[in-house]
Amino acid sequence: MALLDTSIRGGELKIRFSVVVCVAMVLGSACAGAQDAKLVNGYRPTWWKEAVVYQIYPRSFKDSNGDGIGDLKGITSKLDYIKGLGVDVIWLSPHYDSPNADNGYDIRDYRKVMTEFGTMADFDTMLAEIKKRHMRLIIDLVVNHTSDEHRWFVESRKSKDNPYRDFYIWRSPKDGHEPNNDPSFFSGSAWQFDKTTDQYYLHYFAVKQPDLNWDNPKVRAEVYALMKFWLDKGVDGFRMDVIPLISKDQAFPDLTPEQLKNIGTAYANGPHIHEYLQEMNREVLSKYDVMTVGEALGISLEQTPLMVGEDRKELNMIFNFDAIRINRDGAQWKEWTLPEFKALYAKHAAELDTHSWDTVFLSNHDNPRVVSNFGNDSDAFRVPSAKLITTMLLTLRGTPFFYQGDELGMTNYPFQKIGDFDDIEVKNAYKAQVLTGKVPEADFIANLRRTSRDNSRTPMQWDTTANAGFTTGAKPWLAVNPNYTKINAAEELKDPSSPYSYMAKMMKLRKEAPAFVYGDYKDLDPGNAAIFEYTRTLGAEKYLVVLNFSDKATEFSVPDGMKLGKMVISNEGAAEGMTLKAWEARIYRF
Ligand code: TEU
Ligand code: CA
Repeated sequence: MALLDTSIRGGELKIRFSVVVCVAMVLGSACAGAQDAKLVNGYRPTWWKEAVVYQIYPRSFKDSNGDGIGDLKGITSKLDYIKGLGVDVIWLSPHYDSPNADNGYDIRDYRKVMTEFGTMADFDTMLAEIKKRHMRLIIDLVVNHTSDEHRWFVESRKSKDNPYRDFYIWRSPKDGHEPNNDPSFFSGSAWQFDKTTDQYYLHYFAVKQPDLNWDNPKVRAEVYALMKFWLDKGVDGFRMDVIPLISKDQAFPDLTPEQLKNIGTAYANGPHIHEYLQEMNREVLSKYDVMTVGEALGISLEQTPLMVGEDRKELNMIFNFDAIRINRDGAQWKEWTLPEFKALYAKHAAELDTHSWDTVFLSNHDNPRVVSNFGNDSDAFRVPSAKLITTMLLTLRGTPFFYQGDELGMTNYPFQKIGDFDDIEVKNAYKAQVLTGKVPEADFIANLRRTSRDNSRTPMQWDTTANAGFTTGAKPWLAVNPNYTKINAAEELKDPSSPYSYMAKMMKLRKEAPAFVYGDYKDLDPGNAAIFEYTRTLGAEKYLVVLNFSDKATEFSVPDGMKLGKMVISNEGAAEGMTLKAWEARIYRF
């Protein structure tokens, strides 16, 4: 049922959407409105539940001045392209002043725009242009750590009695060594010795990313103030970097061998995590109409409601990495199966009730390209598998997040040698593993070809001109994927059967079908190793989604008594019968 006039925008859209859902549900005689007119199938309707999010990694999106680095003016020039997909919210990876040890995730000044990206005026223009197109903007809040060049740290390291000393976590050597065995996510110890004061400081990430001491109320006050600075400018919320890591067990016991296998889990859930998030909500978030999504490294599904449950007043939703990292054992790529993958979504549906909202995503700037990682990026199957993944992400439970280039079906980069990489994680791991002789170079590179973060960080492929139209300069900061002559936005915008055009169609379909947002979810064939088949139902509005995750034509069946109605979309255009082509995706009414 096409219930929505998609020309209605913003706040008006919100109201119309909810009212219409309730009407649909009344027709289906299942309106929850009996108790609370505002609830839809038990959910409180909110713009961020209905939104589709598109992540921009500014460095790689669009260069406007030929220096080889993407920038804010570049983003502003491409807003119509993003709006054309049907995106509601843009998540911008860090745009703040930074020496770029970790591409902006090391912030030197939270109130200044990175020089390479432009000026505050460029930011204000970009934000105004986003709003003009009835989209929203969330920005990256990176407050577990700062850059070592942040003025707080510059002060902090000067002396033990500096007023900023306790902004960070300093410890004396233990028996002439690091205070404990905590490793950094980027290889080596998480403790760095600083000879000015003969103490170590903690850095869970790079040496140039010292961890803030959240137990210091002055740190928390500074963070809340900088959040307000951006919210008062009109940004619509935050993606919160490694947020579960902010509270630490300040006794710093050694990690056990078991904990060392998964340091994310070991570092998350410190003693005051919920206290601090509730305080942040009370002091800042509750005063604005915003959306928050925590990068919830180390938070299990069972713990999720503690962080996103409505009554908890902490965050709106978190990223759980169970699906995106299903093919990983630490840094190592591993095989995965469809039944394992499907079981995760079933578990999410079981664990998160109507008071805990979820996210759905299979890509970001820390992971390989989605079509290479979860589809099949060969010439034969790249296009249908990219579209199949789009179909799935827009119809599973939760707010969908796409990463720039997913809409084009951009693929992993053909890395050959260590010099092809930029990522500090890779460079540090190379020193720790290859240069020490622990891992053969060829194995190291082969694994990175499948897993490296740089796969997703290569520049956006805009057209067939030099450097894919990303930059007019001679050299982009990271090499463009040579397949840009085939895979690029200009070609795809012209082609009604391209992954971009399909994503736009799917987003429109989702907007017209509240069942994909608020409907119940049921996996009809959890054991099937090739087909993912599920329903989303909201009163009388019932959809069946069938996805063939294989390179072979495969038959599907429906449960006894289910009468298939109209097919609403197929990634193969005209589709017939009960046999799905390789990587075919269909949605039916029933
Ligand atoms: O990432 C944290 C995180 O999830 C890490 O596990 C990261 O993916 C790591 O590289 C795993 O291989 C966030 C940011 O998304 C990432 O870009 C930053 O490098 C990191 O925090 C530090 O700010
Ligand atoms: Ca530039």
